[in-house]
Amino acid sequence: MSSRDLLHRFVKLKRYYDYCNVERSANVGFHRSDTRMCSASTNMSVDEHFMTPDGTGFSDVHNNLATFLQPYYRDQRPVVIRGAVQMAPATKRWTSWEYWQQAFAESNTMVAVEMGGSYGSEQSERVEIPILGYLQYLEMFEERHGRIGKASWNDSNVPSDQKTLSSWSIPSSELVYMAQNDLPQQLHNDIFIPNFCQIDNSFEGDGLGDSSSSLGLGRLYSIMLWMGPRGCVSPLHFDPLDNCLMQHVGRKRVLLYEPTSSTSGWHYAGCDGQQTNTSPINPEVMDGNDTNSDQLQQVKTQYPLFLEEAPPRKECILNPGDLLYIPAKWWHHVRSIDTSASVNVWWR
Ligand SMILES: O=C(O)CCC(=O)C(=O)O
Repeated sequence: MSSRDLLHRFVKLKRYYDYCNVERSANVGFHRSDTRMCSASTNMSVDEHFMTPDGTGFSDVHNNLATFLQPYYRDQRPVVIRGAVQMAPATKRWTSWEYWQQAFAESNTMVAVEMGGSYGSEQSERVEIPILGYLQYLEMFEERHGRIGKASWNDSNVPSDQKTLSSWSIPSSELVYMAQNDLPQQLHNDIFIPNFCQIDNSFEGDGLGDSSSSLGLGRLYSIMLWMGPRGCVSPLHFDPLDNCLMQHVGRKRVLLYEPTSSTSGWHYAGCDGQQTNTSPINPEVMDGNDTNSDQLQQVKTQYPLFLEEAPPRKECILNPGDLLYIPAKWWHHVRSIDTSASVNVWWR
């Protein structure tokens, strides 16, 4: 790409708010205009386990995590380990934009972003821009909308007919998601990678990894960074490898469906221009108490098998410091509730 193109893309992002006719505002705080009905009653919670690191660093976390995950890995069931990455430096350091700016001050690191906030959607466009430009965008977004979203569906003080997710009220034209980038080298010392994911980093040898590991071959395939303002979405999709999704900043809501052997295709993967591992259906349409909502009616008409045959939906909210194990091939849909930064590792 020529330097002229790079400059063009940078300018495009810097002017993103002008494109959206958004005025900058000094109002930093909670955004409370809710637009949707939402109910937790249709969900099954993902299993969870609380891990309290004993203060000796990560040595105990590695062992405890592997021991605890083992039965979930064996049965290929998801689980949230609360607090597993709480001690990773990222969980504190990454909340400060100054930290990010300093980390990249001397570099011209480029990242890929989804303009439109949800990769794969018709409105979104993936472009490369300098990470420093992206940080400017995040600051502008927070000046306008605040950092924190309000997930009222799990607040027992909110009446059930008013349970909503305010992140939805951010127009997609204002969302830019830095999704699925290799974690830049500058940030590698800030994160924790479970030992069992990287026993055999050579990707060579006899293919058996460390036979003492009961959590796969110990082959780490990638370390990805996901960062964006509240409202950003990864659409319903599955990945071929086992996954640890680690939440460092803000909260995310994850909806999960187990893989089914049925050939019904309840997920309509690959339809309507989607990739073959991605569904065109937004499973959030099931949130509301309103069974006649327009969105639900549309899904009933367009994707009837989804309502008839999809397996029960599982849900969890990831808080900073949490780790979610997503077994290979499980369908997942992820929405950032707040400004969020996560790292995931895929391993075999
Ligand atoms: O955090 C996200 O937006 C998506 C993460 C994801 O899809 C994954 O870890 O496989």
